[in-house]
Amino acid sequence: MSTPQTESKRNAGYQAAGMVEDGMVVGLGTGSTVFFAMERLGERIRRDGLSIAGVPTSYQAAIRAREYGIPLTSLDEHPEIDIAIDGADQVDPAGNLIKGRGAALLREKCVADAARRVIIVVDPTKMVETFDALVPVEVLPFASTSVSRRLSLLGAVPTMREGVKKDGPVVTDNGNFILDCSFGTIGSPRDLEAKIAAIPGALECGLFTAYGEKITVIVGEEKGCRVVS
Ligand code: ABF
Repeated sequence: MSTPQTESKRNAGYQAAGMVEDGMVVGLGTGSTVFFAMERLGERIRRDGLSIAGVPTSYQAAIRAREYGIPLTSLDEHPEIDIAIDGADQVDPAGNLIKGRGAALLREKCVADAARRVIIVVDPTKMVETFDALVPVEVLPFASTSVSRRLSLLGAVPTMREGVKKDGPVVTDNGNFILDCSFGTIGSPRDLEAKIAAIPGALECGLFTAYGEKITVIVGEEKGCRVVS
């Protein structure tokens, strides 16, 4: 069923897909908004003969891309990516992001880092003045308890992410666990990202604060969309 939020996501995704040019290597994020971008890229490939290669950020993204007929490649083959399209959980006015609800944050950050340009596609509910969402942290299973303790010392309330049946931890595509961390309001996301990065066994967190200069945020609306940065 189509809702105003679905339409917003579709409009953002389609707009992003329109920014992709022939011959580009495209980072393919994970999440429902990016999947709309993939849908439109698939149409452009079929209808207009657009030639691209996608670097998927998760098995889920790879499966969707194949369904839409997007040829895939890897970060190994293309360590430089022309444009990455990805979603987010929250976006602040400086273009900082919280990501990771889809448990693909580690590969998403690798792809964002490798990309010359990053297009973030969101609906308006994701735009905030100050971050207050859960910060997902991908952790080495061996160190999950010690990492959890260190995160608590930083002021977090960490919770191991479990599947819908609550029958065990979610395992990422990289074989790791996710700790969802409530920090309340986050005053300095850049400092917090650096502190989390310094914890051995914390492999990556969902704060993306280093890419503001190359990020363009597309906020889908029920009718149309606006480009924020
Ligand atoms: C991925 O999917 C994540 O980093 C982000 O958490 C989520 C956004 O999903 P959706 O577009 O479905 O809201 O991009």
